[in-house]
Amino acid sequence: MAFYRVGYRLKACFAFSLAVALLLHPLPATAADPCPASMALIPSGSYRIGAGAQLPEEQPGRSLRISPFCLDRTEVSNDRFAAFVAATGYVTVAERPIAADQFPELAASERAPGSVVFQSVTGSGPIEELSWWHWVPGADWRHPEGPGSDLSGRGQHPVVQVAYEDAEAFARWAGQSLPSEAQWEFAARGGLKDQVFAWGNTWNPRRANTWQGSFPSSNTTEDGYSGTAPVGSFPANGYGLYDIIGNVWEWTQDWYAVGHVPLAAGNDPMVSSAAATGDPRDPGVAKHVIKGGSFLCSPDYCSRYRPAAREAQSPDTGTSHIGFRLAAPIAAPAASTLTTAPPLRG
Ligand SMILES: [Ca+2]
Repeated sequence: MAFYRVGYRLKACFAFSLAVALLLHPLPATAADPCPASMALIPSGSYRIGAGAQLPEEQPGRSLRISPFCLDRTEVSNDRFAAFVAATGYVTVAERPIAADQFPELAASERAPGSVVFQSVTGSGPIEELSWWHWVPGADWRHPEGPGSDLSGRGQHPVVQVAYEDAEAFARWAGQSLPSEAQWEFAARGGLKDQVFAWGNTWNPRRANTWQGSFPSSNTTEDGYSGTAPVGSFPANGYGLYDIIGNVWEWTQDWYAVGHVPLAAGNDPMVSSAAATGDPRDPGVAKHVIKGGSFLCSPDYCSRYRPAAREAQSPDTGTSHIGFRLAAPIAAPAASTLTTAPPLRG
């Protein structure tokens, strides 16, 4: 199938109106709050990355200390990404033809721009692993499900079909960055200690946009959404972050390895070199860590709607369920508003 023909490319009540206004026109930071209004202040603290781990790639844990930083309250929306494209003329990876020198085995007709789209599986019988993903020519951020789809009514949905370099380009334009995995997971925990979910230890499908029913054939949409939801539709976690779990996976800067072995313990670590990383399911392809799970995560298949959960994604491949949010340093921390972490032990 076409998806596999291009396989190596694939490898490769917060007032909503207020939220929209703040995201499009962020207010400047103040002395009392060093983060822009569209971002939450994540205080410094210590934690164990991987706490509550349920899958091998989430282990072993590491004791880390995170410096205070700012993190977008919501995932980057289509409207916000559109403002970036309008200002810069940026063309995303999915909108570019596939390079002939990179994929010489492909015929010219197979190098048309496109991206990877989820399609539910119908019918009876065994379901082949990953058969719900399809390479769709013409799929891109403006056409998340391919030609015939558009962003009508989805301006405040998270942007999807963005590859890692697209997210990085947006971040450079914004003067910010993608979070590290360690920052992201600390923020997702919302101040809770060693809990399985971002809100505690009990699963609750109404706390995040996920999949209810039998994946990938039957979605009962108990949470109200079969696909992406407008950012901010579900309750925030303890740090005021919306959709940090579910809705769409989020890119982080870290390179992926199974488990946290390449991650140093200590202060603000990040796996910033692709060396000694990789995904054994896809040898030879360096991938970035994505976090948070998506509207496709179900209890009977993915279950990666947890802060500790993580997946690997080829940098050149966006899909219909991956987006991002940005982080920013605190240039002049207001000491009275920040907590001080105790020294790490061991
Ligand atoms: Ca849902």
